[in-house]
Amino acid sequence: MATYVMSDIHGEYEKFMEVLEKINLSDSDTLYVLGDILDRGPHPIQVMQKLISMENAVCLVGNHELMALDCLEFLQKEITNFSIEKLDKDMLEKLVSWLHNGAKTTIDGFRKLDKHKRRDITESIKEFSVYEEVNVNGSEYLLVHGGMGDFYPGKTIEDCTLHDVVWSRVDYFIKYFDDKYLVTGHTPTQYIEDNPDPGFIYRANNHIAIDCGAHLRGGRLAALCLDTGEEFYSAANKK
Ligand SMILES: [Mn+2]
Repeated sequence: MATYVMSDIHGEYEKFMEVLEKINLSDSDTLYVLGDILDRGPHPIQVMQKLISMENAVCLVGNHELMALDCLEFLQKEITNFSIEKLDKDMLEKLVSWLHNGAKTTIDGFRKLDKHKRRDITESIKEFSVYEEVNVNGSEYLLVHGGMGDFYPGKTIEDCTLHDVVWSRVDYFIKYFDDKYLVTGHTPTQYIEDNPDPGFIYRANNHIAIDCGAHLRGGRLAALCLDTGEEFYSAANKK
């Protein structure tokens, strides 16, 4: 009945399988994946399909899934019914921005799938949670991909927009809550200022940052067991 959290897998299928093996996830355990499954790494579609097939995995939406959803649905339509007029400035900007954010491996993998498997992916992303609240051994955890926007004391998750939760970053120097932990991905711990242990799980001020930069050189994929506090890591990225 253990609860694990993981984030920002970014197409690193081998690292994902390596960590899954290390945590030895059983059917009665739950794995929360805090978004950014897609893009950057070599096998984003495989990671997505594996997660969709796991009944005990709960996925939250990351900014990369939002970008992908917009664009994949558009690209799907274009394959059968191309019309240059439909490629308006807004859509073009979305595509360009997604490509700048490492979309190539996602698009390549997606193109190899038949219509039903493509649909499986886009429909599954729409089912992803925006946030989750879990209680483990009497401790409360709020799980989001990015942050809570421009946080102010008293701001609740219900006050946040989708953009706040998925795109914004946390100020790890400020304690947001006295009575719960905020667990976030999105910001690699390598980028947290004055972090004594970059590339490993970061805990301070009731924040837990779990994106250990699986796609960055020297980074790794992490999992945290909320029941025991035990940390699990893939081998470091040599790329
Ligand atoms: Mn992100």
